[in-house]
Amino acid sequence: MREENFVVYEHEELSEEESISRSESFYSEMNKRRSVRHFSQKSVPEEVIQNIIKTAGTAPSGAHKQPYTFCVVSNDELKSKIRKMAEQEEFINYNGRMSDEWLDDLKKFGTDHIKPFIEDAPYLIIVFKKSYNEGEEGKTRNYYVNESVGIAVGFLLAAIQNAGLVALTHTPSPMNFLAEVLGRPKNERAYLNIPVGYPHSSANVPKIERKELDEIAQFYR
Ligand code: IYR
Repeated sequence: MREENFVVYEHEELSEEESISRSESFYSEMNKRRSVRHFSQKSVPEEVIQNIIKTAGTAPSGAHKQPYTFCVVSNDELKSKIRKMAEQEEFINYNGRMSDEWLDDLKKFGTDHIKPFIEDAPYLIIVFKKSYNEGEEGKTRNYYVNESVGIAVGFLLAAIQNAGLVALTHTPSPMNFLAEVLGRPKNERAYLNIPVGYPHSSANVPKIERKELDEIAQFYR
């Protein structure tokens, strides 16, 4: 590879103490994140949404293809349409499409097919994955698409928390209707619907515990 394709990596090294302290405080902030299902209708500056999507775009992706489109829906008519269609699919999910084990696993979250958050949240960030690209020279490939989009959404959720907002990762399966409603091209598939905004003043969240470090990590020292 020719040298002109590379630049020097700029790195500011932290002291070990600083590194420990910053990792602790980032963890402490992220540990406050909860999936919130009750949104206030309070508006959020679009600039904040633009910045969190720019943050998502900094995530690593297969061959640096950035195989995603983040569709930002704030239009009330579109939101109502999406809510109606999501509730139709969810009604079928909760009344036969999901197994008894699945319904049982969801009991503690108190979810059902009614989804007011789709209309209440000021923004829906609807994430589409690009299975391939359709350009002037025809189709080109993307790689590790699910991994790439998943990592970008992780960055997005962290940026939402950092901006003092809340979100829900909503998967109204099947999600094909989202591509139809938003007129997406045929190389794009809906990946997640993420309502973003402020929590409702009486929002509550389920009492759940997170796994301890030794339950999610193994150290091979
Ligand atoms: N998509 C449905 C069901 C649902 C599934 C899982 I896995 C959850 O963690 C929560 C809900 C819904 O949104 O209600």
